[in-house]
Amino acid sequence: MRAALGQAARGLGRTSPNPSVGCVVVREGEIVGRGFHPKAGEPHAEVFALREAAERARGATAYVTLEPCSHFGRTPPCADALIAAGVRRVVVAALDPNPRVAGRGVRKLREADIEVSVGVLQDEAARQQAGFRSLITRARPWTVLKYAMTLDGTIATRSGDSRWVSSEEARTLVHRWRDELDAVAVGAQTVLTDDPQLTTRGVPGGRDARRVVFDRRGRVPAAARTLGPGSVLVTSAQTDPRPFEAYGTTVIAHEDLPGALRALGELDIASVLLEGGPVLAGAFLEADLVDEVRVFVAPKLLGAGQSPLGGPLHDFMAQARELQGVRTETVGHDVLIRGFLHPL
Ligand code: AOF
Ligand code: ZN
Repeated sequence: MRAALGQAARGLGRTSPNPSVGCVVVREGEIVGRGFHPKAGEPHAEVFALREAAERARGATAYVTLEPCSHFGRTPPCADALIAAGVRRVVVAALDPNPRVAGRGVRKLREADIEVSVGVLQDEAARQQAGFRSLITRARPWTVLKYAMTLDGTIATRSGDSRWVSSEEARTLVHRWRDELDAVAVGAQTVLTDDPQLTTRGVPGGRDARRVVFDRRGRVPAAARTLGPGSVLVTSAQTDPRPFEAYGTTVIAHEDLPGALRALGELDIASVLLEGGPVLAGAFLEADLVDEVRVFVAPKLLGAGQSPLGGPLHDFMAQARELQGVRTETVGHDVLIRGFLHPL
C-alpha cells in the first residue's frame, strides 16, 4: 500500500476534481504493475496498473489507495476491470465517499468472489485525498494554513521585513506544497506590500498552483504579478471586475468566506494553501474554515514584530484551538509542526 500511495503522490495537484489515486498489482511478493490517475478524464489508477501487469494480474493482489469505482463516469468501472483481469484479492486504503460509488465498488468485487480488505493505511490515504473528499462531502476545498515564524512568534519585523524567517530547505518544501495543492491564496495586504508571484520554483516537473487573492474592496492593482490567466480575485459585488478580467483574471463576487470557498470549489479547486497574511489567517480561523495547519518555527529571536494571526481571537487559554494528529519534524534548522483542526 505504501507503494500505491507513492504512485498516487505522482498525481497530486493534477487530478481535481478527481482524487489522486495509486494502484500496484502484486504477484508472489513482487510488484508486476503500477499506476496512478494522472488527470480527470483520463483512465483511473487501476487501468494503468492492470495494463502493465497484463496476464500476470490473474490470481494476483491489487493494492488501491481508494475503493475501485463501480460507476460509468468519464471512464468505465474499475471494479469490472479488476474482475475481468482475474485479480484474486483487492486491498483498499479508503472507501470512496462519492455517492455514485460509496461501498458499491467493494460490494461488486465481493459478489465476484474477490477477497477485499478495507482500511490499510487509511489515514495516510485520506490525507492524500483530503481535497477530493472535502469537495465531495462539503462542497468546498480543503484549506491548509501555512506560515513561518521566529522562536518568539513573529512572522516579520514591525516594518514588514520578512526575508527570510525560515531556512532555504523549508522554503523549498513550501514550493513542493504549491505544486501539490490546487491553489495558493493571499490577502490584499500581502499583494500590496510584497507583490508576490506565488509560482512554483525549484521543483523538478513542478507546475504553478492557481493563485487566489482575497480582496473584498478590490484594492489590489489589476496588474499585480500574481494575477492574470488562471488566477482568481475573490471580492465583493461592489468591485468592477472589468479591469481584472482584462488581464485574464477570474473574478468571484461573494458575501462571506463560506460562499467564496464554495465558488472556488465550483472552479474545481479542491485544496487551498493559505499563504498570508495575518488578516486572512485570522478571518479564516474566526470563520472556522481552516482544516489543516503547517507552521515552521525558525531558531531566531526578533523581539517586536508581527503576529501570524490578526485580530484578538480568544481571551482565555481554554478557548485556544488545539491541533489533532500532530506531527513534528525538522526541516533544515527549522521545526515543522503540522496538524488538523477538522477531521478528514
Ligand atoms: C478509481 N480509481 O484512480 C480514481 C477514482 O469521471 P471519472 O470516470 O474519472 O470518475 C471520477 C470518480 O471516480 C471520482 O469522483 C471518484 O469517485 C472516482 N475516482 N476511482 O477507482 C481512480 N481516480
Ligand atoms: Zn475507477
